[in-house]
Amino acid sequence: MAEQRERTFLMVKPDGVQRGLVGTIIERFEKKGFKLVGLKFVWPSEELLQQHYSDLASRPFFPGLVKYMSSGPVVPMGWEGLNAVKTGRQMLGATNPADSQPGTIRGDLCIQVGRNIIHGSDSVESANKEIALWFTEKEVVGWTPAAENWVYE
Ligand code: IDP
Ligand code: MG
Repeated sequence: MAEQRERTFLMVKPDGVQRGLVGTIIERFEKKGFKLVGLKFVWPSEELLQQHYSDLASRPFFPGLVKYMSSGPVVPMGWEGLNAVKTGRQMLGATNPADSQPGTIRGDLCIQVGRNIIHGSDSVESANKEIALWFTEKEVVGWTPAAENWVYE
């Protein structure tokens, strides 16, 4: 089913890595039933982050955002599943953790917008662009989880 193959791009930000939240964050998406299709651990360059956040280049917080995001290693990931983009954003919570509901990742695990521990694509189009920016084709893995028929009817 094509709609079960929708992909989103998620990334544990440097504060999430430094605070030891990588496992906790991955666990939420695994438990939900989404399928991991790409994962790496990298210290990103400012150039890559400027590209990743090019839509925000004119915003006053942009230089600080690039500095924060390039201050240490991050964990870029591809996740696949039905409504992966929209549900992924719901699982992240609002951009500003002060507005994120309890039960969401940002609502439970962080406090300030400038240290909000995780990125998630805002549309299928940006997801595809972001996956292509952070991963080579070979690094995105197609596979069938043993539990797939217990996650989808
Ligand atoms: P999103 O991450 O929820 O999609 P965007 O508006 O795309 O939110 O902003 C990208 C990132 O830029 C946010 O996750 C946050 O880290 C940072 N950011 C957004 N607004 C502010 C701000 O007002 N001050 C500082 N950082 C911000
Ligand atoms: Mg965004």
